[in-house]
Amino acid sequence: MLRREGIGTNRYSAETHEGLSFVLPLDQKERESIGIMKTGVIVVDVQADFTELKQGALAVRGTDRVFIDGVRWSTEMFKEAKVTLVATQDWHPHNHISFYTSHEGKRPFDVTLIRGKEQVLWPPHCIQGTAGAELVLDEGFFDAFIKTGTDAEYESYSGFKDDGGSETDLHRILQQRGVTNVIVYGIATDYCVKATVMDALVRGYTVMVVKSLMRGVDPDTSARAVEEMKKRGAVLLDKLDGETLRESCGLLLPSS
Ligand code: VGL
Ligand code: ZN
Repeated sequence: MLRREGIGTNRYSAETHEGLSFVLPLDQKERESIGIMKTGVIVVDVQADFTELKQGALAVRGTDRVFIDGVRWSTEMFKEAKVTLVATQDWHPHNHISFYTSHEGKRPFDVTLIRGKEQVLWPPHCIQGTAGAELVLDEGFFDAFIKTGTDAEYESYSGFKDDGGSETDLHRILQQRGVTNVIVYGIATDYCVKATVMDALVRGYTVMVVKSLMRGVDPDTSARAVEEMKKRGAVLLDKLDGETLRESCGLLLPSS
């Protein structure tokens, strides 16, 4: 929980789930005047179907209550810091091309070729309007929601565009708000987080990725995804630390 330090002040303090405490000392105008309001946060696909917590159709290992609480806590902290917060949501029609049920004779997690590209065939998940597609986080945290994978014919791991090349609103929304740095976390490391990070780098954003706030479908592909993201220029943080919060969002740790 965040505590306001005195009635009518802009100072907040709190202790994070990872034991950090911080103070948010500046109001929005002050932060803008010293140029630290450029950070946005992209929270990738924290949806029921991807979590063990909700016994989702495509539950990713390690997405238990402790993990989700950490994601919630961090997201709330960014909300308090008034950074732009965007949630991506996998949002498939029931006959989506990535579902094994759309391919005769195939089983969950089989790999097939679609237009010459390897495609994992997933259990049906995040079907538009179902409970499994709902965010596990309070919708009130977010400035915008980006729905992906809405075209039955194309896979879409990236929050920026689908495999058919159609752009979402994500880049435009971030640009409109003057965001130049993005912090990315969520599910799944080896699919949607990775693709979103790569596309953010291509579009010129400075990208930070928080390992403790993401989980992957498979340990090997997740480890490779982390290496690839680093190689392309993303900064991989083990967890949110005082320096990052101070420099990117104006959140001050008392000790720094
Ligand atoms: C995702 C598999 C299928 C993801 C989405 O959010 O990473 N993974 N659809
Ligand atoms: Zn999907």
